[in-house]
Amino acid sequence: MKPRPILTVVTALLMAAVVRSEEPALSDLQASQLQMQDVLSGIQSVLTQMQKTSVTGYVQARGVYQRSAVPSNNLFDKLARLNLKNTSDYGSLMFSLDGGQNSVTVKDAYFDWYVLPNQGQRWTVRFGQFFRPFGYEIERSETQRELPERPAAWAILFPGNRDQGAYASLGLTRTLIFDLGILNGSGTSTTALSYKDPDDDKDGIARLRWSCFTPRMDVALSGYKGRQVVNGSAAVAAVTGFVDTNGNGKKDPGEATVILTPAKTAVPTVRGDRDRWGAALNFYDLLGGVFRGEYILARDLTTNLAPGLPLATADAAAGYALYTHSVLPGTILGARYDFYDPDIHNTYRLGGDGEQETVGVVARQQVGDAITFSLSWERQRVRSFNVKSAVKTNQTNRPVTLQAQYVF
Ligand SMILES: [Ca+2]
Ligand SMILES: [Ca+2]
Ligand SMILES: [Ca+2]
Repeated sequence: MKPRPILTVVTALLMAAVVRSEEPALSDLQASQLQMQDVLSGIQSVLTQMQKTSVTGYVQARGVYQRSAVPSNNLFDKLARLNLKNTSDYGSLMFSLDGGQNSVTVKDAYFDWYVLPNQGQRWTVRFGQFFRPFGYEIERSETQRELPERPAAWAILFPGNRDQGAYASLGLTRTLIFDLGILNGSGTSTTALSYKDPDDDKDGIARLRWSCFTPRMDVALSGYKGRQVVNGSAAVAAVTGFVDTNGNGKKDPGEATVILTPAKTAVPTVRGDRDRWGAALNFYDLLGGVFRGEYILARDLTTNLAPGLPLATADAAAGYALYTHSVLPGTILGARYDFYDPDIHNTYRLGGDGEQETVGVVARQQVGDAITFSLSWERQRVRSFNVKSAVKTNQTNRPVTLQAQYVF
């Protein structure tokens, strides 16, 4: 019975030796595993940061031919955009710069606060400079738009498209979103008016959006109530001199008076309404194509051709209808009509002055994910009225635009 304990002891010793000899090997493996884990968690944290921050952008290069313009043709970069977005659990930040037409300007500069924890963007409050939450056309990306520009009235009723302030976006149900905000009212920050409201009035904006899935469509009702001021200027007396006939440097009797700078009459400060009421509809399957339309009634300051102040508040209207149809994979054909009437009753803009309407057609071709070419033809008509001669004049422009776009 003796050999067994000996065998047991020998076995135990051998095992101990083997374990000892394997000890350094195991700890090496563990160390390298730990090292690998460190490296992986480092990569993971960098990736998480990268996922939270994204850089996007696009360039729109254009060639425009318009016979009535001087010069009649032009090649230029319309937009050169760089967007930076960062997302966290409690919100997200958006910052974008545009360097198109050779002047870098700040476009988006806002952040969203996700008010309800763990419910993402259901209830958010946006602060900073952002697209006005009105209808759909303003917020629709330049890269998605078929015709080169938004309808002409949008630049007049929503200068710069963006404004500064804050608004809450409340998801009432999964398909019903209510936006409510307060804005400076004067539009995007400019070098002349750098993140500054020219007056004490703040404008209110509200929008109700509803998405329907059968049939697939989006409907929006929007309201905007505001005030605006256009500062006048004081009267300036004429600056006069005299013809110094005898050259003695003094005005003597008989020497004629000459006007060097004529007098300027005082221009009164004008205050007026800045109200807009809008209805918008996107219908995603109309005869196999997409319909987008918007109608706006407004009260806005307009140039007064009638006797009275140089500017006056008038009832205005604007709208557009766009239809696009996919004809081949990646190819879209579209047509748009839009109009703007700054004074629908012709109270201040006599004889239909300032009315404009545009008809446009476009063909758009997508090449891969990044590149899009589009060719459009438009007929823009603007009416002016001469009060003295009582003559109406229609100015018609027919620009042809070829656009090449890269989005990343
Ligand atoms: Ca204001
Ligand atoms: Ca003299
Ligand atoms: Ca009119």
